[in-house]
Amino acid sequence: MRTQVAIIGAGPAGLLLSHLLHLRGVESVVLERRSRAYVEQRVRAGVLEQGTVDTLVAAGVGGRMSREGLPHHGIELRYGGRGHRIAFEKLVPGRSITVYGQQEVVKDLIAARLDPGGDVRFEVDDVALHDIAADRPYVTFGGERLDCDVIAGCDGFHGVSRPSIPDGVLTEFRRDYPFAWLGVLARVKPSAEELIYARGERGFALHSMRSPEISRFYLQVPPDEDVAEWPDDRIWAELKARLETVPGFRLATGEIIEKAVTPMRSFVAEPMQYGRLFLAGDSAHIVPPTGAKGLNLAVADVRVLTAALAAFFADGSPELLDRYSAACLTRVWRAQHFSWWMTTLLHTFDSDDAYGGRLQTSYLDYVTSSEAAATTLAENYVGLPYEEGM
Ligand code: RFL
Ligand code: PHB
Repeated sequence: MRTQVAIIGAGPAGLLLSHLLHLRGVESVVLERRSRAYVEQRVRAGVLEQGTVDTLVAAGVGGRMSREGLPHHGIELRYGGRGHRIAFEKLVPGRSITVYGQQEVVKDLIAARLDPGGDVRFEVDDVALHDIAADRPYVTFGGERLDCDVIAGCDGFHGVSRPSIPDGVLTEFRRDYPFAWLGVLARVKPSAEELIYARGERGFALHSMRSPEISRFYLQVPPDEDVAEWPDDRIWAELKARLETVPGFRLATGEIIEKAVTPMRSFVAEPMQYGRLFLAGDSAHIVPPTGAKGLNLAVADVRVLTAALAAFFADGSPELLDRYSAACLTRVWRAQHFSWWMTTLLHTFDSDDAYGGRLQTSYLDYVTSSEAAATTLAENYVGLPYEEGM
């Protein structure tokens, strides 16, 4: 078997890359360890930046998102007994976010890829990468061999691509946080029209949504928390305690349909390439979800990689491919900083650290009273513009 680009992983990065390459006339095969049903149901991100939405629409896969996605023009920061709106329409005119589940993006991309006879293989075992430093790398899986010109490692933080790079090549940067998020999906009408990021002494809580009937919540919990510690009644009681902190706000409750604990960490591997292997999305970098940047960064990487691969396969020019990592890392580090900053601002770290608590309050007061500070938050949240030509 032979293709131009072997793509490891059918998450948003791998699927979008395959689709964008197809639109540029470049062939690929996507190899995914899990089943189609599993990847289509995996509940994850929900906030799409303006640039992500524009990318999906331009690629012809934004139809359902345009109909069902929820455009949002602001978020609320709730603390100290008050809610403060960060108004995108005023601070970053013309730019907004769309709330649309990551698994819906994945479903739309799989449908688009399989429609014109694209090659996406699910439940593929034992993927291994070979000769990645040479011009003719190949991938083996389940007793088969796929020859290719380039491998795209889109297999997430726990995939095989990044560990295939020889020791000593990558520099890894990481930060772990002393808490995790308990994510909850519930069949209940959202209690607010926009997302609420709430800071308080009991810890952080986020009220998000998926549709007019489905709400999404997150609670700061201890690291390595067992989800069994959180029966439904306890979840609702804690969400109420952390969110019903402003006059008149009542949280509607309903059936909980999913709950899971996610660790919080920041990680970057540099460079994002080695020989003929290019890492994109979570395989190269992860952020804590507070800034809602992970999926959006994966899309930004894939845009850069598509342009570089299209040039390479058009006339053999390696210049853009050689610059791939450098071209991505500026945006990656901006998102790293923003996610770390949002996380630091809103979570409870050490209840004994009264000084740290005062600093958080001071910065929240600044962000909610100064237009300059609020604009910093807003322009990062809706997503900074892509680099020219990418
Ligand atoms: P993914 O989605 O992890 O996809 C990688 C795919 O590779 C497969 N795979 C393998 N396949 C073959 N062989 C192997 N050996 C393999 N190992 C792994 C996996 O099964 C999988 O299908 O990475 P990708 O494509 O880079 O996409 C990244 C995003 O998924 C991630 O950044 C976001 O979900 C992060 N994130 C958020 N991002 C946002 O932009 N906005 C948000 O609001 C947001 N909220 C979140 C989030 C992530 C969360 N969790 C659970 C980590 C909220 C949560 C709770
Ligand atoms: C979500 O809806 O899943 C979501 C929203 C905002 C975040 C993280 C996750 O910052």
